[in-house]
Amino acid sequence: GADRVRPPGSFQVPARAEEITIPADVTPEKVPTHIVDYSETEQTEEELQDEIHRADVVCVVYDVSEEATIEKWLFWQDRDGALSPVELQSLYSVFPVAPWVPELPRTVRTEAGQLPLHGYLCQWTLVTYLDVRSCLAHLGYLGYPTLCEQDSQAQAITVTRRKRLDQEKGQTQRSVLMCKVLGARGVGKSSFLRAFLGHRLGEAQEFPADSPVHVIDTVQVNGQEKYLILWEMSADSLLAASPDTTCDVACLMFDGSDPRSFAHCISVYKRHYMDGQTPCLFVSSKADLPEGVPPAGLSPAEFCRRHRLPPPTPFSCAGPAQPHTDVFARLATMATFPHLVHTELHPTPVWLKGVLVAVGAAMAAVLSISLYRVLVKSR
Ligand SMILES: Nc1nc2c(ncn2[C@@H]2O[C@H](COP(=O)(O)OP(=O)(O)OP(=O)(O)O)[C@@H](O)[C@H]2O)c(=O)[nH]1
Ligand SMILES: [Mg+2]
Repeated sequence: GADRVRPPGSFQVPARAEEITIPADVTPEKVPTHIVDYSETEQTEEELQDEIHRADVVCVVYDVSEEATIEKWLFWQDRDGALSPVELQSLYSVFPVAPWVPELPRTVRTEAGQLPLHGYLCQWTLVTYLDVRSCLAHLGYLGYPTLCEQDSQAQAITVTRRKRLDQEKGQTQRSVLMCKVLGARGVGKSSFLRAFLGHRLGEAQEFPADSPVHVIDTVQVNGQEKYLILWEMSADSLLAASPDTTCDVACLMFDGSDPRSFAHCISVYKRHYMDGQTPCLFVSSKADLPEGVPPAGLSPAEFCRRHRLPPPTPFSCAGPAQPHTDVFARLATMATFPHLVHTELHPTPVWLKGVLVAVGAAMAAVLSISLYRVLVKSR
């Protein structure tokens, strides 16, 4: 317990209780239970660490009338708002197998090798989305039902309605959106994923071959925070018999300095997204390099126009500044409002508006003439 001024009328007890073992036959589970008390006034932080590592379960006692007594225990040992590798290790110690390693620093934003609360929440969201079974197991090991006074850890999971219903209603309650990033080999997909976590080209260590293909961060959509998952789909993975290309928004990437790579985008689009169910954004990567000359045929801009798609968005992760984040917010917005993509991104051209006004005027004229004739006849 915390070392505080004892209120009047309270009892004088030793700072630390004696270690005791509750015999097996008096516990409901028939397991002998060894109880060790820890006191801040008598023991060091190192001793606490040792005890926590030895323990199978930790019971935190705090004074409900004084919030400061719990704050210390809310997972931030040094209260700097971020988990260091050592603190993370201590968190992992309650799991039979450490979760999230070694890919964690490459799937979420980290700060100077530490995992801030934001990244921690992102990681939980990613695991929940991709592998809900593991997530439930992790919550179980952390004692979620007991700590949060819930019947089961399933209470921590929100299941949103079917996507088809979202599409019918034209809005989504989802706060986690999935974007698949597709493109020919070497167009810059992995660099795009790293840019989403704030890494410039060559800044982060190169992803090894077995690197995670997902990253997650939050973006603002109309003032609301949404989790956006970027999932890299290699050109090879698309060669599978039936690759899973379902997502909330597709990011089709080609190398702007080598427009031949656009042919791959066209084939992916025609094969998987031509039905118009999924909003698509074409991204022209390596915008810092001189633009390549498109081969004879449709230019990317022309292709997008013909298919009523937003024009290709240039993107670069090179250069001294942090990569522009607009494109990520744009992807999340398209995923949130799929039905608006065509109308919003393709405002009615002026000439068409003119035609519509002319047709409207002609219709009015025809109607009023008919009405005039009917009135004349009825006289
Ligand atoms: N100049 C420039 N080079 C880039 C940019 N983005 C990526 N590159 C380079 O392009 C090459 C391929 O980048 P990756 O991000 O690995 O491309 P990828 O699409 O993931 O490649 P695969 O996974 O092999 O299909 C690397 O050498 C990057 O350094 C950019 O914005 N500008
Ligand atoms: Mg890659």
